[in-house]
Formats: sequence, C-alpha cells, structure tokens
Amino acid sequence: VPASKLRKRPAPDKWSVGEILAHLVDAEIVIAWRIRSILGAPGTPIQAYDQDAWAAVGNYAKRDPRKSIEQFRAMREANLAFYKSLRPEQWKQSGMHAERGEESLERIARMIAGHDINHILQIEQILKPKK
Ligand code: NI
Repeated sequence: VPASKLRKRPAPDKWSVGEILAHLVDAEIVIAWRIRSILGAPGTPIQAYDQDAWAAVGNYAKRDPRKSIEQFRAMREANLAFYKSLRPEQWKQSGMHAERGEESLERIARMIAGHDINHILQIEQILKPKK
C-alpha cells in the first residue's frame, strides 16, 4: 500500500490509517502503564485520556505508518510476554477507572482485544477498493 494512501483521511473528521496506527502505539503504552500500576498497587485510580488531544500533540498525521507498526509490534510482544508471566490471581486485580469504574486485568485484556478488532476493521474499510 503506498504511503500516500496510508496518510489520506477517509473523511475530514476521520483518522487515516497512519493516524490509527499511531493511536494503537500510544494505546499500548497507556495499557502497559495501567496494568503495571494496578499490579503494583491494586485498586489504584486509572486516569482517562483525551485521544484526540494525544493525536494532535503526538502529530499522528505526520508519523511514518511503517515505523508505527514496528513500534506497536515490539511493544505488544513485550507486553504479551509480561502478561504470560502473571499468576492467575493477578488477573483478578483491578484499578478504578475515572469514567468506567472498577476494571480488572481480565476485563482490560478483553477491552484491548476489542479495541484491536475495531481498529483493524476500520483500517480494512479504509483500504478496501472503492466500487
Ligand atoms: Ni481507539
């Protein structure tokens, strides 16, 4: 896929593939921090964040989509290895999300999977040849 296509927004208010990939990188950083925070101090408060503000300050539109994929893959691998090292009772520990309330590691893991799937479908939709 040509880089220009990855940088093109499907609509003025919709993220490009490149912006979505940069968002996935930042989301992985957030999740990595949240999970470690909960394990280090169960019940800890979890802050929400404004993803559009992060997209602006992180200059998602200018990021190299291929670099974003590399970064995402490296962090996801590191995080998966970390999750595999956890004991069953650690998966039950939770934090207190500012908007959603109590969130266990198990629930966060399901939310990450759902978040991945949503954005993968979104990317497929953007790259699908127009009829
Ligand atoms: Ni998202």
